[in-house]
Amino acid sequence: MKKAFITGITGQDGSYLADLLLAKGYEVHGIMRRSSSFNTDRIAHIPLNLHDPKSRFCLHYGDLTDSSALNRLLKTIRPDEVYNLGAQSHVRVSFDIPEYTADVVGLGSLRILDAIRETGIKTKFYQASSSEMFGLAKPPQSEVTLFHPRSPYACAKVFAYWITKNYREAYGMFAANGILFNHESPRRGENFVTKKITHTVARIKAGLEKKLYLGNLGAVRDWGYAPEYVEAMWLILQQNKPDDFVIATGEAHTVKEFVEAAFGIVGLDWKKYVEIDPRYYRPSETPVLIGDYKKAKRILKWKPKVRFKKLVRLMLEYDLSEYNLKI
Ligand code: NAP
Ligand code: G4F
Repeated sequence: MKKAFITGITGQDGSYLADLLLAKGYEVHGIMRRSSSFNTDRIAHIPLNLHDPKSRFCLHYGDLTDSSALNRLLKTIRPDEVYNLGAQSHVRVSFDIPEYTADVVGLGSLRILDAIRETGIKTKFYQASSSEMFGLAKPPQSEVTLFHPRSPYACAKVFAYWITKNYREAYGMFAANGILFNHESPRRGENFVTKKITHTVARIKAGLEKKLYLGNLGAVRDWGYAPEYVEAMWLILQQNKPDDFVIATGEAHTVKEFVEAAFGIVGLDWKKYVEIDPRYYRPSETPVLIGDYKKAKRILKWKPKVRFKKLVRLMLEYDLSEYNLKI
């Protein structure tokens, strides 16, 4: 039985990846942060080995800022695959807490890589790199596009990307980057723009909210569906040699188009509800992200299935169901 170790298991992607790997027969270990309130909602449906001896799912306290815990866990678990998904992943927030973001996102990746090197375990390492690293680079962006990061988060991800390549080149480790474009789902965090929109539209429809406050409606994003993107992460680690891959849909829409689509589905005129709040602007923005995923298609045989319209619909359907409403 293969063993996987996931940082960020309580997040959107970590939870879908845990579902996928358990379905494939893996023993799955994840680290969670100590928190004064529960942060395990997204994985609450998976029985823990503590309560069900047949369960292959184990949670451990850990943090990407704590090297000794990472070393100890890797030494005792000895996973076949390590997925480093943990991050302070909010771009706007990274301008408020840049040092912490760099510590967790940048140094956190180095800590895991070095724990693998120190313990000498033979494992494959996946780094959750981000299209945000492209920043101002002209679209479509691919594996050969030069990075021009536009936020402390993106700068930290660029360090993590390069230290992953460096450990591959310096120590011959199987260390690979997935450069994933934005991917969303009902499990998306509520302060990312797609979920904020679908969640608030559902609350407006339920009569619980009057307005939706947003920032830059002109930003262009290439939005895909998270469960399909975690499948790509797994495929990247099943290759014979480590490599870096862009994962995207190649389809681009503005934030405004997402707003129009979501309000349109429930028959409301978005202009009556949306207000611009400059607090949501970023000191420097990534204006256009459109991915070229040809390499992933050719080598991983991966391609996206859920497209923009279906994505908006499935997220909205889920949020409406929280209020016993239907489309
Ligand atoms: P997410 O929902 O924000 O989840 C982030 C995870 O990291 C959570 O489990 C969080 O724990 C954990 N975390 C935060 N700080 C940590 C720390 N100091 N030590 C250990 N864990 C920590 O993010 P996501 O959307 O699943 O994204 C997964 C990864 O892919 C992230 O690295 C993100 O930067 C990257 N990425 C995401 C996208 C996207 O569109 N979703 C695109 C490209 C790259 P808590 O639950 O306790 O907060
Ligand atoms: O949903 P967002 O916050 O995602 P962003 O900044 O693109 O970052 C996400 O995708 C990255 C991959 O490219 C990941 F690496 C990262 O971890 C995260 O998952 O914002 C999308 C766009 C931005 O241009 C933002 O300025 O929407 C714009 N926007 C407009 N109003 C807003 C809002 N974003 C947020 N979060 N909240 C708003 O009210």
